[in-house]
Amino acid sequence: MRRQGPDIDIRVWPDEMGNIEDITYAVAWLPPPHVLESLPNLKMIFSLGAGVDAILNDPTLPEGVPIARVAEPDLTMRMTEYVVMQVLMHHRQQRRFEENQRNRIWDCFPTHSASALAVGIMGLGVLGSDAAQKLASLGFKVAGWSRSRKTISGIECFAGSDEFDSFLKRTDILVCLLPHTPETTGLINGEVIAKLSRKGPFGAPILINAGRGKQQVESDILAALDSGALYAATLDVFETEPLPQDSPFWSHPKVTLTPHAAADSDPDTITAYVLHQIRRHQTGLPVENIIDRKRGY
Ligand code: NDP
Ligand code: OXD
Repeated sequence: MRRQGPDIDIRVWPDEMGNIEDITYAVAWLPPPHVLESLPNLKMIFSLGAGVDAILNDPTLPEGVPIARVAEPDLTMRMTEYVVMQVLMHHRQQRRFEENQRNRIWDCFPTHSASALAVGIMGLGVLGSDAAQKLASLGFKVAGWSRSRKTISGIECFAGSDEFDSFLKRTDILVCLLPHTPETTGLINGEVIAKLSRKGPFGAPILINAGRGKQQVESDILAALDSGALYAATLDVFETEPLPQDSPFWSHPKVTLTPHAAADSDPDTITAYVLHQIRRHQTGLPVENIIDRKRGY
């Protein structure tokens, strides 16, 4: 940040704070309680990621200071790559090929076309809508679910709790790209899994969660994988991160896991984005991507 913004006075918590009355902007990911509260002249808080749940979780978060989040093309593309890669991996049964290779088995088993699979994306925001469109361009039948109604060409859009069950019923691969809020906590549970389609080529649904771990009930996901109610799962996020060493997910044969790395933020890109927003604020322009604290995202 100092390299990219040599004209800006940058203080690093906790050792280089100096006179805290000078500090007008905070850039944070997991701020410990009382740090933001202690800054009397704070005008804006910038999240270092797309999600702001860790900031909103600070019980001492000062009221009235706007919070801006990251929404920029590099992060979006990284998430889209991840979602497309995981959908394709399940669709083309890549893990089965890998196992066969390990065992020197030449098995050219039958496959199906992308249009045989209905992908359903929970969250049609910046990330969900981009992933949805890229998947649709590959031929998957794509739907999305959001709080408010969306219109996206080629995507079947469902909205609100009234349409949730219809969305689940048509979905063979459920992708979660929701923010973590009180409403989305524990949303991916046994009841929701039971409502997913079983008409797809694998006979049971597949889950991909790259939203937040607190959205999933891990005991329900494990039970569903073991009973066959879920065919497979890709998990990037977990109730506890880092994932505890004794978690059954590490070695579960139906689980592909990554360490909250679906859309890793590039430090140079995020720095440029935050500095651009600070300069907008300094010149009287509105800062982009301010979150709604009441909604929680
Ligand atoms: P946005 O705010 O752009 O989109 C959020 C979407 O979720 C919106 O479509 C919103 O609906 C929908 N939504 C929110 N609450 C509900 C609800 N209760 N019911 C139905 N739909 C709901 O966020 P982004 O797309 O930028 O990011 C989404 C999340 O992805 C982040 O909050 C973060 O948790 C996660 N993420 C994970 C990363 C990783 O590496 N694993 C990296 C980056 C982000 P509406 O459009 O109506 O408001
Ligand atoms: C984010 C993340 O929210 O990396 O940006 O999880």
